[in-house]
Amino acid sequence: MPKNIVIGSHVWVGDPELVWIDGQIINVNGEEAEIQTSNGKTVVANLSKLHPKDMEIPEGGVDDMIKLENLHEPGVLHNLATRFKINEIYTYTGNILIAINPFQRLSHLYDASMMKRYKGAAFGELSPHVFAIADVAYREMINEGKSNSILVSGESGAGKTETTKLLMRYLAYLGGHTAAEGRTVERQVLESNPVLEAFGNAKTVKNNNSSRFGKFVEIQFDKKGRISGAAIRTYLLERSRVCQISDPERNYHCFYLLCAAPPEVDFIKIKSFELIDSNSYQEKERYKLGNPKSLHYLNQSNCYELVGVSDAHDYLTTKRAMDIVGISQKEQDAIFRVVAAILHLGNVDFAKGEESDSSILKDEESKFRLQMTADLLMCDPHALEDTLCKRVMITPEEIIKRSLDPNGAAVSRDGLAKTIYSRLFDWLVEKINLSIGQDPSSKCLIGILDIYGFESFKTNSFEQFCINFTNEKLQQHSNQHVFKMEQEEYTKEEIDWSYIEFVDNQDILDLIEKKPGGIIALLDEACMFPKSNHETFSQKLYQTFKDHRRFIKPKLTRSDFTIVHYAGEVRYQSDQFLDKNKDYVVAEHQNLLSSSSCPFVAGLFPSLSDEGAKSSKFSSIGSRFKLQLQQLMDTLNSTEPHYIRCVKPNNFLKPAIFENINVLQQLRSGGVLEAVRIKCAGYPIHRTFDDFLNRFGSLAPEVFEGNYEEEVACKKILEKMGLTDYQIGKTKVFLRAGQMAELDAQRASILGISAKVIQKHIRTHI
Ligand code: AOV
Ligand code: MG
Repeated sequence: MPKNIVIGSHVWVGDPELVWIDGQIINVNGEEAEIQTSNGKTVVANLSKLHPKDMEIPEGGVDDMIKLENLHEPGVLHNLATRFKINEIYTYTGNILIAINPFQRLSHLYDASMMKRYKGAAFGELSPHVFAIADVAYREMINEGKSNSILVSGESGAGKTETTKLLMRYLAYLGGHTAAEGRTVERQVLESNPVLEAFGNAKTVKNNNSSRFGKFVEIQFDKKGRISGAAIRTYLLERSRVCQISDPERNYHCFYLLCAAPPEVDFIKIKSFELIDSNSYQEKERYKLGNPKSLHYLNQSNCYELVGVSDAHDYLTTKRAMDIVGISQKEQDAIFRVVAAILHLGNVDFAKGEESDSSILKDEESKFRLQMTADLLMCDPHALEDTLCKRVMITPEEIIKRSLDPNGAAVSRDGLAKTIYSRLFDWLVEKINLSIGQDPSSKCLIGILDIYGFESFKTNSFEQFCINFTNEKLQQHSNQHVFKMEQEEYTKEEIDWSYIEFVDNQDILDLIEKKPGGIIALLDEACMFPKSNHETFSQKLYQTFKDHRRFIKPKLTRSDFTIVHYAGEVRYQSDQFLDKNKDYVVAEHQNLLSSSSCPFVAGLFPSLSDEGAKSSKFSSIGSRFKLQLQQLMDTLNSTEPHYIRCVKPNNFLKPAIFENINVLQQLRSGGVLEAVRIKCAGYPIHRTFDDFLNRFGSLAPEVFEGNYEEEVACKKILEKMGLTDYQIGKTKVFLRAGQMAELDAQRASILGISAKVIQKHIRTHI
């Protein structure tokens, strides 16, 4: 039983609805306590399940969790809720910033005067803020000549991308070229956001502007601390969305932007089309897309418009941003032409052909759409039809052209659409990078990571597997860092730290990425072995990992598997793992498009060397992603990291609603509580000797008469109170979690008995 919990104590007790509720102990019976809760109920709970409640928290909460006397789950949660109520959305946990999405514009928080205030201000002096984190990163970079990074994490819709943009804006403010005009590097860096969002973001059930790719932006600085270059790296764009969406989600924004493009802009566009190639493209009207509701790639969902967003307006904003990042008018036209082609392609439908298992274009509409697709991509319509309906098979003996049935042809069509779209996205990223330019002489950079958070849905496929793998990697990185920081403080204070236990998630990482033998390696093997399918792959997993404590074979399944992630169990459906792991462009698709008479389209599909074209050698998305992640970790490891954890207060995407269960789940899975736990595993409470004596001198007033050194005085108080497991550093007292509360309880009881003595003492010490 915690010593400090007695009748009259204020405590937190578990509650089915609120998770934790506060109350006061009215009775203790052995191990059981009776508690009067603040919502008027009386509950009974085991003493070990209770947490002491901080009674000295200021009304608006504390701006750093470390200032809480009791660093536990309900305390952390309550502090965040208290602050959120008064629109204090930022709170520190040591040097981690927790940012709660306000779901409303808090303009005053981000205006020019705010940026000015945070510039150069000592960390912790002003209220917690993203600007403060960016400022620290910038100053550390300048002062120590070391690269820094800011890792923004959180679940979908928690505010990572918005936070990233604020960080970028603030860094542009600090490192901007005030005198320069027009296309400055920092403007280009900022304007890369709307471009990437138009092509890589979409409305999902979780977020109306959900990033469907991961992003690491590296901002380079010159010796004077001015932005001199930048590089954007992106990770794993969700390709399936191009062809498949479900209500009430949307496809990528750019499709709707194009459908809403104002006519006058079209006019300019069509004129410049003629500039590109007037022979092969005679079309003088719009793209003839028709109503978005008639387009297969859009009408799988009933959602076409977003509340409060004008696609027509965003179309213009995107074009303007493209201008700034250096995408020429011609290129812009080609880009939107390709976007239109994909939409047309989606409406090409197939029916059974005369021969068995063959297919033909279904109707006039399909013929028209195919023609439009070919026109826009500037390729031969017959060749296009052929590529969709037939597949060339290369066997050791011969080359056979095989017809595809209507279903196979539709799969081929969707494959083509996905390939074109992902190539287009990669082109944009590369173009932006080229245009902004890298500064090879830059020694220092600030990297900002905006990556997808941990995901667990009803069905989880390969995408979730990769996303959660990413989060395991980042979790390990952040745990190690928090742990290291604690150790450094202990070393500085010269206290022994060898007993901090720290649970690593290396075992999960091994399960996933170990080579040979990890899940990715086994998946690659399955992909290369022609007779494998998802069931044989899963059987192999069950066999290999039957004793792994992070792997579970769920009952009654032949192909699902569960991984016990640090943030919870996730059950994966393996049926599409093999397909989704295979990265190949069908040779016919490749040939068709590389011979397009539009240089832009042909450029998206550079001809492969003969060797590459012949061998349809499989390339693994999982393994490539793993490599990319490793490179990212290497980059991050060479920087000084800073962490921002974004939290989504509710699933309604509405302001002023704070759902305890929801938030707590995110704090757990986002590693915030793990950071707290690591702190608690050591000595989470650090107090300077002076602070400590001011607060607890009253427990042993006699030490003040002895004229002891501060250090000795602290020790005497601790000894008198019967505490043993504490540490005395060079300037601070280090206490275990709960010891502070214990001392406080003692202090409170003394205060009650002899307020006078304390009064006297306080007066002498303030
Ligand atoms: P995400 O990046 O974390 O999700 P976003 O940054 O897109 O989430 O935020 C979602 C929405 O929350 C935004 O579109 C804003 O409406 C609102 N929002 C977020 N932060 C703020 C803020 N500081 N002030 C005002 N509104 C905000 V995802 O990309 O889905 O994981 O893949
Ligand atoms: Mg995002």
